[in-house]
Amino acid sequence: MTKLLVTGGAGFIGANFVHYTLQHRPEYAVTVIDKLTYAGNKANLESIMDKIEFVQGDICDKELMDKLVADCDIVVHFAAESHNDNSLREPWPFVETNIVGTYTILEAVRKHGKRLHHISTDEVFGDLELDDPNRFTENTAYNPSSPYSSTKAGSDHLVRAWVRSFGVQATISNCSNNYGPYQHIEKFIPRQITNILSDIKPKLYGTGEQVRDWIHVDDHNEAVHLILDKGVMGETYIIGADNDHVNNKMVIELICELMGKGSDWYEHVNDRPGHDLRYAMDSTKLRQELGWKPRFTDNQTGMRDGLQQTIDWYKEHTDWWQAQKEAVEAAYAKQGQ
Ligand code: NAD
Ligand code: TDX
Repeated sequence: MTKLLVTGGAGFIGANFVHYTLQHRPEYAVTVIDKLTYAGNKANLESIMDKIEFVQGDICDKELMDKLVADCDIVVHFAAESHNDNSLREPWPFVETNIVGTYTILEAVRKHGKRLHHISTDEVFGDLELDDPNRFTENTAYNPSSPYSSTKAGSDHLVRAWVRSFGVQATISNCSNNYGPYQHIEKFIPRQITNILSDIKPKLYGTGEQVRDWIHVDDHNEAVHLILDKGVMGETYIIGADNDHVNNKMVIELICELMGKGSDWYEHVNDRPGHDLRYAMDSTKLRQELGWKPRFTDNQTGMRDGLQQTIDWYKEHTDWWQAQKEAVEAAYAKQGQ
């Protein structure tokens, strides 16, 4: 059995990855290391806790990471501080976890000669103008805007430097905005779904013309598995599902429609400082070289089916999110959002 060490496996994408792995890839034994910050939730793994090993700990803890990495074959590194709005309120945890944490993992995989797959984001490239038809590729120059994206960019650079200088066996993927079950309600899509379920109007930052290239979390995780299977060491792969024609306003209107509200039952709130305009991903390399294609697609917005599934999940799991709702909304309200 191949032993996978999954960092951040109690968070949104990491937990979905662990569930996906247990369902589809029985050849892997999974250990999760997660600090259980406000974003990590053991309940995300509750139904499979007896099938994995779970360690609560910090990826910046050198001794702990040394021990866990020594005992695995491959590290899949999801752990991060992940929310832009929080990084504008308090940047330090982003520098610590995203940069020092990735450094700590790199030193451990270097020492023990283990393989690493590093999970990153489209935000490292900065943004495109709204009318720019181009998409980000693996060769686009880095130009991050926020404390979050700049620390993710820093972590990608560290991985590349450890590959080149020390021969570390690593791959990187940069994915666009994910949605799906278990996503923290501070994020755009679950915030609006749980707003409607709480009889609060959805909140659209600024004009809502900004474009995010949305992808269902299972499509992301399937791509990560393909990279683990067939990815070439030292290479970077862009992951995106071609939804770069869908802006935030369209997403909010679709959520309202799918949840039985008028499509204008939402309000505009203060914009995010430094708000990136448009992300668009060119995943040709992943599709052509590794044979990936997203499953959650449809003709209209590319996300109707995935959004319906996600809405149903939040409806069925009110216990999972309801206790946090008031505090999340109070923090946004302070910023007029
Ligand atoms: P998340 O915030 O939902 O989960 C992050 C997890 O990491 C949490 O469980 C948290 O407890 C854990 N964690 C944080 N600091 C830690 C530390 N110091 N030590 C150990 N564990 C720690 O984030 P997510 O949305 O699931 O994102 C996962 C990864 O995917 C991140 O690296 C993020 O940059 C990347 N990514 C996210 C998206 C997206 O749309 N959400 C898109 C592209 C890439
Ligand atoms: O209430 C809201 N209203 C709104 O209009 C919120 C929370 C967000 N927005 C806008 C801001 C963005 O344009 O929606 C868009 C998506 O916002 P977020 O969910 O905060 O995501 P984003 O900032 O785009 O970053 C996400 O995708 C890339 C993840 O949080 C990152 O971890 C990932 O790297």
